[in-house]
Amino acid sequence: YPDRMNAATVLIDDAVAAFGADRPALLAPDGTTLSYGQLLARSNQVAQVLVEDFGIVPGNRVMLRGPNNAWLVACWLGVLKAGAVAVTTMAALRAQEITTIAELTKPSVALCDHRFVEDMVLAADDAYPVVAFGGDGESDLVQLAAAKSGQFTNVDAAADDVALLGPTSGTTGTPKITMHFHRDILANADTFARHILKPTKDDVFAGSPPLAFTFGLGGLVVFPLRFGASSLLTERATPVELAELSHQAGATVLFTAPTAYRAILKNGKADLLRSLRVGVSAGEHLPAETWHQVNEATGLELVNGIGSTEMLHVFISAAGKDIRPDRTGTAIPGFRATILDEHGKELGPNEIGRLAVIGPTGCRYLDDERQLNYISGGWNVTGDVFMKDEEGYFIYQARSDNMIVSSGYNIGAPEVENALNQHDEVLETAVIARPDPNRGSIVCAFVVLVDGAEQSEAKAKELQDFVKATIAPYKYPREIHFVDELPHNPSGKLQHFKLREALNA
Ligand code: 3SK
Repeated sequence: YPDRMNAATVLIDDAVAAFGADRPALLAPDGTTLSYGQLLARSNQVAQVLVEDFGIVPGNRVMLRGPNNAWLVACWLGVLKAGAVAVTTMAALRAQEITTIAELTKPSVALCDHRFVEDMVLAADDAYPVVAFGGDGESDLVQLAAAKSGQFTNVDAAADDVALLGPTSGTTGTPKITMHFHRDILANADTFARHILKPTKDDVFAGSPPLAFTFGLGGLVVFPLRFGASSLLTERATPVELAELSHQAGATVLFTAPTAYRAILKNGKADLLRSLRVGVSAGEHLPAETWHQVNEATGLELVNGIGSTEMLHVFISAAGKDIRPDRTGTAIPGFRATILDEHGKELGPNEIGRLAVIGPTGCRYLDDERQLNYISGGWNVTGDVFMKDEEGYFIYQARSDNMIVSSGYNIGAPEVENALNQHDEVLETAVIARPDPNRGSIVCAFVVLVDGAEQSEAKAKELQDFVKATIAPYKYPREIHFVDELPHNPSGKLQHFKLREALNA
């Protein structure tokens, strides 16, 4: 990339010049469309409001909050255009969580969907203005933007100026703030998207991840805009609704997690996925069984991927004939990946250790000593336990905190979860270690059953027998708790730590 580059210029101003102002950029479930030209004008207006009405100067932070919709995208682009730094926060967060992020990121202003403004105002406590959008107040951003010309000269940023502060809670409670440059934002589009998804301007992207999760920001905003494609933004949708809306909108590329693919299949809606060109599965481990079930039901060959908020997006994946359903994939062009032992030494093929990666993006936490844990000898060390085969394919084992040691056996919690998920009456499950005086730990499963299934001792026994018949019997869950729902963080990841806390309380 050139030394001076504003990612918003590439994603919207250059896209209008290259693909035409009339191309559909953002689609909504109600059938409304925002063209590339309209998105450019709207994001210019947001930039004008930020600079002219709120005195935003390059480097200021602007907090964003809302469900996936066109205004949120225009705000994100407007912030970058103004040379400011977008602090993306999940709509699902509560005031206390926003306060923590604000204390860390020090925003100068917050732009927030009017339906989520209450918590935002509480969190701001007058320390910075909160501007709502989508409501009907006079000071609503929509009104302020309407008074602007829509002409704006983007701030001439350095390619390595910070453009995005992405909070990550991962699977633990305390947020870390990842910093990403203007060039990083394009890097994932030019590696994962370009080489694996191979988008064209005729693609329609759709998916479930919030734009505040970089999985969603990449898959639903950056990748489509980079290739002149369209993106369907759904504010709140169950997996079945997502499949229905994507089908209606003619989506060709779907971004969601394995749990959603399983739910679509279990609800008998597989046909809705048949028109997809690509189904991306990430955010959670994709078991080979799920890959095969989706393939048998729809003909789709799911593109598996692993990424992290620290690396911004996916760095290991595979496409087409390179896909191996029981492996995540290989390092995508532009990235290198390896397996490290606990001392940071590289391990050989078929040895289990910590997944580490180097590429055009990388982990830079904002003022956080946990940076020392993520970087080792120049490698970005993710929290995932993997093995690499002789061909360079990476095989998922567990999150490092999800390995259960019971009577001397190493049992990957995801393997047990995967076995349970294959039972017809299991909707979702989370497996953790429960300390045990005799075995060190035992395998303990929290299970959500499909509607109408009985929660009984007999059902627990049936599930235990099912696991014993599916994987090595020593891995079966000795304890099963039926629950109505499982804790997820706002980006949809299971929060095993909350179950551990609940068990120990
Ligand atoms: O694999 C993930 O969890 C992830 C995280 C951030 C961005 C993209 C992905 C797939």
